[in-house]
Amino acid sequence: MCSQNRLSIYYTTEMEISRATGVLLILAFTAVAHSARWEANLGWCTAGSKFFLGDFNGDGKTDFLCHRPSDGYKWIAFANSNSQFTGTSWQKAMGWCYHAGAELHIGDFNCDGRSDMLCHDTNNGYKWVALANSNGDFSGGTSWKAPLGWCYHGGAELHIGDFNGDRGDDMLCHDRNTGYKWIWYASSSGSFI
Ligand SMILES: [Ca+2]
Ligand SMILES: [Ca+2]
Ligand SMILES: [Ca+2]
Repeated sequence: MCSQNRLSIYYTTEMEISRATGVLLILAFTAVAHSARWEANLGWCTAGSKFFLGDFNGDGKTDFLCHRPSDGYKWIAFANSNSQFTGTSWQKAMGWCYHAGAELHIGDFNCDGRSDMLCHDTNNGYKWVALANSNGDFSGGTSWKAPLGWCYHGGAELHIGDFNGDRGDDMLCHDRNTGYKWIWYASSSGSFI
């Protein structure tokens, strides 16, 4: 049999790229076991706290965030390399988004792949944004704030989503009485101006 250019993939062991003159490259595979399920009694973010999801360190794996509305304390648990959780990765007495009427939302507002926090005041429509830093935490606190006076009337509900497909999350206001909708698109820096 004549030798020829060839790409051979042995699914469980290696991939081999060959030309007629010889083997050019062999990539050996290492089997990685992924369990279909995970569970643990973490005792994490229990009564009196609110549980949120987001990819705060931008590694593609969804992480946990815990917010205590009584004092604004925050905890983050990053998903590990096995997409599992062992406990708190970062915590801080931020005192962020805990005043009466404050409502915490999660979204990536500055398109950097890391989930950020948005605080919405349901009494006056004020907004605060805290951008996740490169460590995937919020040590820097508030990144942007403004008295937008947006989405706080009776029946208003604030929702977060990327409506224009620029990978930055935007705000949608839904009036549950009339069904009216408003969208405010985020700027590339993660603000609403
Ligand atoms: Ca993550
Ligand atoms: Ca972000
Ligand atoms: Ca967007």
